[in-house]
Amino acid sequence: MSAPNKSYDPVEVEALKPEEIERMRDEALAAFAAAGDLDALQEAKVAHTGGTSPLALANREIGALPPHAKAEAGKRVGQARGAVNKAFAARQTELEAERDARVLVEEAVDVTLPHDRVPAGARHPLTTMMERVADVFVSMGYEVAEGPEVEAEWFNFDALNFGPDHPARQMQDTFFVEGPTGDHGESGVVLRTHTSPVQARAMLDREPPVYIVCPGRVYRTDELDATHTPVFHQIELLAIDEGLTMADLKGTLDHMVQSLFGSDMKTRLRPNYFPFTEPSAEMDMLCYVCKGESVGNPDRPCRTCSSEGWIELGGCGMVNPRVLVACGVDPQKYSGFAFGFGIERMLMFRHNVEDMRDMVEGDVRFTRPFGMEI
Ligand code: FA5
Repeated sequence: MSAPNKSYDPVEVEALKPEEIERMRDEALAAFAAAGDLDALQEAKVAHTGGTSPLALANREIGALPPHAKAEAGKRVGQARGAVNKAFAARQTELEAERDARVLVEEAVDVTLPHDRVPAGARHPLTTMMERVADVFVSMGYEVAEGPEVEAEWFNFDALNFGPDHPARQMQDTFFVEGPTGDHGESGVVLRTHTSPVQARAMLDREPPVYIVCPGRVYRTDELDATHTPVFHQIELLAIDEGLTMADLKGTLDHMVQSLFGSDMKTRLRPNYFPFTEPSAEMDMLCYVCKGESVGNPDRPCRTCSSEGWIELGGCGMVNPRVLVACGVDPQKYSGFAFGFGIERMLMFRHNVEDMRDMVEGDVRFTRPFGMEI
């Protein structure tokens, strides 16, 4: 800034000469007009209106003028700065409008275009069914346990009190990987025929009390037809504790069907035989469609239960003390119950699937109606 000078003429101060002020203004206007986008405009603004811009510096010179000269110089600089600010605002409005128009074009979504996305997958209904059942027990405090699908014959049969001549051990029923058990007692290896060997593993691995639920894949030499498949799924439950009785088993079964099918559901037990439970029972649940009302009522036939009123679910019973002993559990102190059933069969009657082959063929037309559960 120049030094105070009492006889000073603003026209003679270079930066305040009218043509200089006009030049500064015109340069600013030209820079704004040349700015192609908002960033460039911002840069031009700093250069032409900022603290070190020519007009700001000229403005500072006014302070050094004698009082009589200040008004004229101030007016000249003020007008120029006013014009510059106005030009800036106008160009900014223009560039913002251009940007908005461009963004609208660039980010436009044509909702009428045909969608060509790869359809989202979902888990197989057997998997979700199995997890839904397991969840019922997890919420009661049961632990999910797993065992190998290629299993020692000892766990699959011997530990579960299947005698050496039990028909299930026959090559016609069981896929043998090695064996069967030889004359010298060496155990064969099988593809497990049920999830019950996990019972034996769980008892040997844990100290009682034991509460486990075991979902898993099992294998039998059955032909693939509408109601059988050689590879299917079971879910197994085992509870070992002091003082457990058949009433606990029945209550647990009722709770399961009520959780899965509705609060008015119940189960019934019919005598049966399994080597690893004593007593053993076949468990049925009330038909969740007709609730038993189709029985003896030809006007109201039920396809789901063939008008029998009950649907067979699987096997159950109190764990045979011989199994407890084989698995290191004291039968004098502890008792337990177990049950197991097939998931394919449950999916069949729960969703009216007429042919089990549909579950294994992998056609999405079968799985799609089950929805996108993940
Ligand atoms: C058992 O496998 C016993 N382990 C169940 C059990 C567990 C009893 C605990 C007592 C205590 P079963 O052989 O009945 O039992 O088979 C159980 C279920 O598996 C059957 O009810 C049926 O739903 C299903 N199942 C059997 N074979 C097939 C098959 N080939 N295809 C599809 N599901 C099958």
